[in-house]
Amino acid sequence: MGNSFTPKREDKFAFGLWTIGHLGTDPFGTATRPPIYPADFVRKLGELNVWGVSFHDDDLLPYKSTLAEQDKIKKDFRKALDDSGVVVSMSTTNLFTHPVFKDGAFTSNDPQIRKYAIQKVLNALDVGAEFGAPTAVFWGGREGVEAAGSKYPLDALERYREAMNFFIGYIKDKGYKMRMALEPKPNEPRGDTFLPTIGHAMAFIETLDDPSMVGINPEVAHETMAGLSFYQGVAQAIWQEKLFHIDLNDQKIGRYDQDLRFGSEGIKDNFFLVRLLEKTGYAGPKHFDSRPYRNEHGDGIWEFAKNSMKNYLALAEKARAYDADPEVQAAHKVSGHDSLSQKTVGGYSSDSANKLKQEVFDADKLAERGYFNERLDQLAIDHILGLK
Ligand code: GLT
Ligand code: MN
Ligand code: MN
Repeated sequence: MGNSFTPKREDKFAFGLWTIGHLGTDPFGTATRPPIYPADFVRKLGELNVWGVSFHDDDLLPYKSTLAEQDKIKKDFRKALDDSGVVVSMSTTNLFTHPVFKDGAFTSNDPQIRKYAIQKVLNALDVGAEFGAPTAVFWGGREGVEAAGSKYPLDALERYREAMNFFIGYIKDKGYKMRMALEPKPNEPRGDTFLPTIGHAMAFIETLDDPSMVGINPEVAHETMAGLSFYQGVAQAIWQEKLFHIDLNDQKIGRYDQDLRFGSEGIKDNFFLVRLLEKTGYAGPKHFDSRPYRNEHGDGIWEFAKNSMKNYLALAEKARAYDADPEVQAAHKVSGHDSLSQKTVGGYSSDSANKLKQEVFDADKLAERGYFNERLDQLAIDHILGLK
């Protein structure tokens, strides 16, 4: 059993430079760990058989670094990628750290700042393309309000759309093989964030110039903060072919964004999530957007990385065992689970509508059946607890 929990490249696990490399800063305290040089980070990922690395423009090329410094970082990074076989799985733009973005980036009330934000993204897209990143993520961390009256929300959404359409144009114009993914979050650091959930983001995408170029990058912690089921949200994203990328981590409900190690909190939700990703053959990166505990140090941060992957692989094995279990299959049958895949009335015709209206349903009788959910759910728990 244990062996299968060792990651392989084809598992497509990925980590961002800002994740394992997080310095341990929080709103109340400064760094507890030293920074890791990007090239060293990549080499270490390679040793752990991690497939991909992601970065913000500023993680790779620090703000105000000179061109000569940037060239050296990029050269070392490139060499580490080539030597280790690690690929760049995603790139993104930091539109939240610098105080210039305190009122938002694409939705700042200041048009000069909106322009600066768009320019920063164009440059970040260039860096992403240079390293072959197939996806550009957009987490609108500062796109939102504390004072509801400070932005007319319809204008804000219009400016958000204007920016995204501009990037669609730019990527096409440059011929970059890149898609974009919006990452929703309900709040933090803003009081209320625009495009707060998977549902809001997916609806917004349909209004863009080329919706096929834009999908979502949902994060476990963010939907959980909103009190929503991540599993159900991701399922709808897959159903709408919008799951371009995923941020795996963990979160206690009702808290600040904790970015905990995947599989360390919501075991049952994560079990069904992994089962869903495996069953549907999700082929994108399995990207861990989480960070070691603030009091972790030294090798502990790499242990955190290994355990994130181990938890995914262990849950995948549990999910396979669950689906292969004859008791689960029998429980599926009696619960009606399998008949949900059958059509109900098919496509509309006046004939079928007339026929349907003539059918006689005895609702009282239909209400008598059971769905055996207790049995089915306990079977999932039995598998998770290792009782089966
Ligand atoms: C930031 C945020 C994450 C986003 C990253 C991408 S940055 O750490 O909390 O959820 O995925 O911008
Ligand atoms: Mn988060
Ligand atoms: Mn994230």
